[in-house]
Amino acid sequence: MPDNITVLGLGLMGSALARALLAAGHHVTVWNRTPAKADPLIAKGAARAATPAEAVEASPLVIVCLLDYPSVYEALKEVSLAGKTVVNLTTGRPAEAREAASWARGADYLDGGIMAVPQMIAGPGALILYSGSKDAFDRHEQALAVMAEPRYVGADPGMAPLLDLAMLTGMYGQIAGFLEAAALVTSAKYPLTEFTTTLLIPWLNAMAALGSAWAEKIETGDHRTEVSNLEINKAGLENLVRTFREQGVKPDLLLPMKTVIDQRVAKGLGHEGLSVLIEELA
Ligand code: FVH
Repeated sequence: MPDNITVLGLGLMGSALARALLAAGHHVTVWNRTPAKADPLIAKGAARAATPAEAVEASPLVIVCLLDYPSVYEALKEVSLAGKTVVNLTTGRPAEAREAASWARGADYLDGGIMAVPQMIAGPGALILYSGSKDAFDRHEQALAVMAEPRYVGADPGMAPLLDLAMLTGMYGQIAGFLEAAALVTSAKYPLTEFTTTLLIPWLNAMAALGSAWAEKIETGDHRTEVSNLEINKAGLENLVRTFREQGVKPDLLLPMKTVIDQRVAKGLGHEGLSVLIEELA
């Protein structure tokens, strides 16, 4: 059964979300600050709203995908949200999501973290994390599923952005490791694509498979290791950093890890495994 759904914000992501909802047969009303960006969606059957107020008025479910939270407030500052479900998929900090949930006067509020790029929307692998009103999630889960796999992660509106940022943190760590490895390999004139596909990716996949065991160590506080303790890793990183310098490559993205290991070992606590470094981050 088609729903009436409004999409506010037709940048790359908002347009992809609106296209997915239209393709699933929903009645979609769209608004964008720069009206011309709505044209391709109007051609596909969306209804154009002239103002954010008109767009919100059109549907019980309002999906917001703007640049940042200040732009959300700017767009909606004089709009009545009472009785609506507002699903805010704008990227922000957990504190911003909590503030927006209290600000959304009389609306049922869900915050979201989009774990996909626009091209992935409505396709395999696209995931959107939601937190906030469970009632709103349950009521609209089917419609939300059209854009990406919907995953509810808790009543605290800040939880979806926090998990989104945690996933991005994992990604940045992986990219940092890749860039350092690539610089080292390139400095030795070894073909990078061959290194990446035949050596690095299989190695990283094998390492990623240990992720759950790492989480268990952190949750239980049992950081004993039969693999390599911090003393060994300290020596390993010294070796790495020296090699980088001998090859004329800066190890800048690796150095923070070395600093934290050195700090722990200096306290006489080098006998446990790498997972214990979580205690240096608290
Ligand atoms: N694109 C991506 O890969 C990422 C994936 C993860 C989630 N992000 C977040 O999604 C939000 C929107 O991102 P986007 O890719 O659609 O971004 P843009 O194409 O730059 O579109 C920005 C839209 O925001 C409108 N806008 C900006 N400022 C205002 C304002 N003050 N008042 C009203 N609207 C505003 C802008 O309008 P216009 O410039 O076309 O008039 C666009 O509709 C974002 O949080 C990502 O972090 C995407």
